[in-house]
Amino acid sequence: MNDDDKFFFDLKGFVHLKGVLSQEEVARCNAAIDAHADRFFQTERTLEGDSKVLGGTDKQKWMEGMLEWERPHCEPFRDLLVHAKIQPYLNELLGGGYRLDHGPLLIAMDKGDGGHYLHGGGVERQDFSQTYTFKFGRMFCGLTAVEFQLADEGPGDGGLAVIPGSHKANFPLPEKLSLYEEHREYVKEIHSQAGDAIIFTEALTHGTLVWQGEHQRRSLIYKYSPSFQAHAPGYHQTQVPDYILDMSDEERAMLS
Ligand SMILES: O=C(O)CCC(=O)C(=O)O
Repeated sequence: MNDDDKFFFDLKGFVHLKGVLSQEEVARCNAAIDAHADRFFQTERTLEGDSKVLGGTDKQKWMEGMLEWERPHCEPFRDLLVHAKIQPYLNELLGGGYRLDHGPLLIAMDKGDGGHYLHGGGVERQDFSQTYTFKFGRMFCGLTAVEFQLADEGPGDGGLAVIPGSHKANFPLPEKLSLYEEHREYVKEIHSQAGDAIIFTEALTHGTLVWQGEHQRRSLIYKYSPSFQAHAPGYHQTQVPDYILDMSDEERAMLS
């Protein structure tokens, strides 16, 4: 993570890394997802909250469990768990010994699928596991998301949106902004291409705009925590599941 990346992450709460994955890596993930299309599910949660503009004609489609899929389908997702181009960023932001907190979660959206109200931020979540702070000359992040784009997300498509700098906000997020009904000029849609990765602190206010693209949105999110804390203890079994025995030492360390 170079000095420019550090400056902009501290300033905005996220970094957008272009072309992290090759087209082949993207294609391997997408092929494995296609082979498990029967695993898509729709959450019962109402992600749009009370928003009058974030509800869609249908819900998002989610998929989980990729790390335990049979080979070769689990492989591209295990590769991303320890991706060499991402590790320097997580080492800097979370410190050595960071690990997967939960995920990966695939968010797939077809045209008209509903969004997610803008959430997160230091005030809404008074929870140290999702903190962002600067101390001793370095950044300390709690829960941190790495979102790999498996499909393009262009202007007007919708999808991931953030409020740059909100990870340092000290006052509550205005409700109409959270619902994306007012103050939209403060919301940045992240325009990205398949193969890009966006790393953001969960202390950053973020959400999802209704999908307007003609193609299916596919965003794959891994969430990591520093070694000394957990946000979601219990997401992974403490009893060693069989699939862990089949992993490399480096992959297994991420789950321990
Ligand atoms: O990429 C998105 O749609 C946002 C995901 C989100 O809100 C989250 O990870 O908490």
